[in-house]
Amino acid sequence: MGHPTITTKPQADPGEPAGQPAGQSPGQPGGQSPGQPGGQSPGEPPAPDLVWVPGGSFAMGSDRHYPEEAPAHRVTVDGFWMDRMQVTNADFAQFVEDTGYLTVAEQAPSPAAYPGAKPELLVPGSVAFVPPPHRVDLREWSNWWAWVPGAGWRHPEGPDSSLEGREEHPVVHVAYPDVVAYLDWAGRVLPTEAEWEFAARGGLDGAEYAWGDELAPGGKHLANTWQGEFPTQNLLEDGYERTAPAGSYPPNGYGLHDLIGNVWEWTQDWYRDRHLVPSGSCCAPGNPRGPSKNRSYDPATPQIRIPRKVVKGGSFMCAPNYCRRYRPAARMPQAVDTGTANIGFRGIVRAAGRRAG
Ligand SMILES: [Ca+2]
Repeated sequence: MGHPTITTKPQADPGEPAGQPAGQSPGQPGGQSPGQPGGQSPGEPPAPDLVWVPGGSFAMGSDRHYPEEAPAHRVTVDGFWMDRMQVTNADFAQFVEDTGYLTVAEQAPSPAAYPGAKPELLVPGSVAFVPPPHRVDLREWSNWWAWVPGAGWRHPEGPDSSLEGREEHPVVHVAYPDVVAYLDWAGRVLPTEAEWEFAARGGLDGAEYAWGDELAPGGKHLANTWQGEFPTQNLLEDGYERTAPAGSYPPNGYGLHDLIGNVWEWTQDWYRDRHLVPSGSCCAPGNPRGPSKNRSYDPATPQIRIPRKVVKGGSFMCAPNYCRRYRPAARMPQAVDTGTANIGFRGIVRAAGRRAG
């Protein structure tokens, strides 16, 4: 339960050089090729809020943006059912009501698990977004992330905040074990990174965005991201300062909402800082599962042995000047013991007899 670790090195929105070139390069496919094989759903959805994602072969990753997205490579995934929306506060409240579940953020971390942690950090709490009043060094995440005692899914900005009016917003401040517990209860599992990215592309193989090759075609925003100069200026051109209600933007080609923006989404894969591509293979790997857990630790903090999962999709905090991760290929590591104000999730149900990896 790693609240203390994040006080020294928040895991969300990894640092990057400010003003990095946009990474456009010619010669990439335009990505208007819907219709992957196997598009027939295997029948009625297991639950009404699930959408069939047909599976197929696609270009996973990108060679045009951040190094951790490379190399772009062909991957095949089987079809599966996916939650049409991100799990909302109302959904999560139902789970907690049924089970009495207490999230990681709502429990005081054990001193034994965090030797050397300051006692004042060993209290329930989470990592909240606190916009600074002036321009800051974008390499230093602590300029906008703060450890807030009492913050958690019921109190996203701290004890004085509530979910009133945000029942249909995605739940946040959920760590990996919280997500797994919810999905067990709901009869779902997390997608692999490959399944998630296939779903996010909506059939537009090779496109930059979930909806095509322009971030805001015709000036219209198709996801909840950040316009203006992060983290001090939010122009709200997409209508939302922080999270938006699930389903506020049009669905992608598979009928899925908000895979891009709003909040990052947990996947089940362990993180590595590049894609693993099997050498000497004739065919696109099927249902890849990413690297082993042992490869997922943060090399920058060798004293901290908390494994990290891949999160996908970017969030309301992704801006052109800071974190251009509002794309299907984008990815980021997240320590399993830490939820933040901009990470949520959704589940999938695999067709009978199919397993990832
Ligand atoms: Ca926004």
